[in-house]
Amino acid sequence: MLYRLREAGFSTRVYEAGGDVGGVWYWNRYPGARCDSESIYYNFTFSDELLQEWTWSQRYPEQPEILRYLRFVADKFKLRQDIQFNTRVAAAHYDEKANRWKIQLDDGTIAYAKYFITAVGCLSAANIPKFEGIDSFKGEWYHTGHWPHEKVNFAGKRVGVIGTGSSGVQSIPVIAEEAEHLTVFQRTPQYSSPAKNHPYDPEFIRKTKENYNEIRQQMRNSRVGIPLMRNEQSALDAPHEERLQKYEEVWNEGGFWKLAATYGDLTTNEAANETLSDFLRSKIRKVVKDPKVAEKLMPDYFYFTKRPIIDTNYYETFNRDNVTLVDVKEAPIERITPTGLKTAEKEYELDAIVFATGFDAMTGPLFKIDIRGKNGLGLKEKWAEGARLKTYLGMSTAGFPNFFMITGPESPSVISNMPVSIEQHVEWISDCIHYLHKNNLETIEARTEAEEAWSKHCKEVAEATLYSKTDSWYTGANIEGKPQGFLIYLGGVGTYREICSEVAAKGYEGFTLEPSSN
Ligand code: NA7
Repeated sequence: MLYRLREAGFSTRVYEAGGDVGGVWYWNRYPGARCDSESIYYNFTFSDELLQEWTWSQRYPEQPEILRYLRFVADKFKLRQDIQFNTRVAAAHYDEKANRWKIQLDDGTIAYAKYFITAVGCLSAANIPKFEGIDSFKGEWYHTGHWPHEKVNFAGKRVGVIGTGSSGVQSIPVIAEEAEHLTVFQRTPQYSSPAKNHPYDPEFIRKTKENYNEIRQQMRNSRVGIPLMRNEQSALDAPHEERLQKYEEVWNEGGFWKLAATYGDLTTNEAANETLSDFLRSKIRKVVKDPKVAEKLMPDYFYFTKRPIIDTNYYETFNRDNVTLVDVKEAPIERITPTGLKTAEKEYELDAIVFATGFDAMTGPLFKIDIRGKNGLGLKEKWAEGARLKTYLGMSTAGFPNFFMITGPESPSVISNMPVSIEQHVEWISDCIHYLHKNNLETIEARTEAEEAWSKHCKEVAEATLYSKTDSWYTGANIEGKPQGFLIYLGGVGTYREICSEVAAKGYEGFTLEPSSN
């Protein structure tokens, strides 16, 4: 966003809470943290030069490599000179008279801007459940999303990991290798398929770089932001043996996006989904030696309806002598004690606790800033329970002129390959600001009826799928007291791009555009 606005001649300032660029890749430094979109697609594509200059080492790189990439981008485009690091935005209030956003920084400094754009990420507000006694714990504790920059040493320690989402599943096998003993506290078992990570072959990289133009087009017009042909056939129309063979082939290739594309109705038809969910459960049974442990690891919801996970040796880790699995749905965590953790059943002695307990997704990062639009209306109040969250295209919301959200709620965001969705928003927003200036317009604001229609559409699309049948961070269910509702647009990246482009082509249909009132 900074690069594009600066290139277009706008004076642009970025405020960043972290000490450097990287966002989630700056903060999520836990053992085993890596990307689960293939790196050749987990790129910015706005610069051909950048695509040619950077070379990924492997299919699913670890966090340090991704952070190196983002630093490379910042260096190449001299971004740091316009970024103020170690600065949190505390508040952003719209002053209607002046048509300016008053942006208050945590050091008390105030900045004024005509446009206010949030790029705060979807999974950046860490969720540490309010466990009683947490302050009494005498050992070390960490949240995966706020990992220290120095190496954490677990050797010779009894470690507890709470949570088995993507962060837990990635870190558990690595921590198990180092710790004296690892206890995994699992509330909901997850489906995870093998990453089958591998170093990239130079010839593969050469071909990829040669074809990036085509790949970029495919990514942008695809369903999830990576080039992938979806088989539109129903899983139920395929003979049992043929279906199993197909699942086996795709499972062996690794990753989860391709699994989602094996048949056309896996996310919409319960029976179709069950065929794949069953297949994945059978894999757990095969790997985990103790049938009782295997049973505890068995998910019972529809695959995909919680964020799918890929792993390296996750289920295998439960065959280790130094790893114990504790089901905290059966016996919930009652409290953290000075020396460990107590469930309804038993007390566990621990030297370190890792909270892999996820994030207050989508709205959490936005609500950490006191954002107020016209008449002092707070975003948090506007989207409070009952009123239901409403956005127009996931980028804007009525009552908040000249405010844009990159990968905001009700955009494809986290159910897509993020860089593709980020770039689409960046292009759309910068084109929009350019349009306003070219046409001597001062403000753009989503119309109430346009956001009503968009939110209704998002809800209908979600309700036509199985996603809305499972409690997850997609629905806000992981955070106590959070208003419930599906937070992501499921219509697909390509379709969404077309809708947004059409809105722009029709002179920003659904928005009110105002000339200067001064
Ligand atoms: P997730 O996917 O939200 O996982 C959080 C995990 O923590 C999940 O297993 C939760 O169980 C568990 N959790 C949360 N609160 C509790 C309490 N109170 N007690 C026990 N267990 C709890 O977050 P991740 O960081 O793993 O992944 C986030 C995304 O980052 C990931 O999908 C990628 O996009 C990158 P639950 O399932 O809610 O029962």
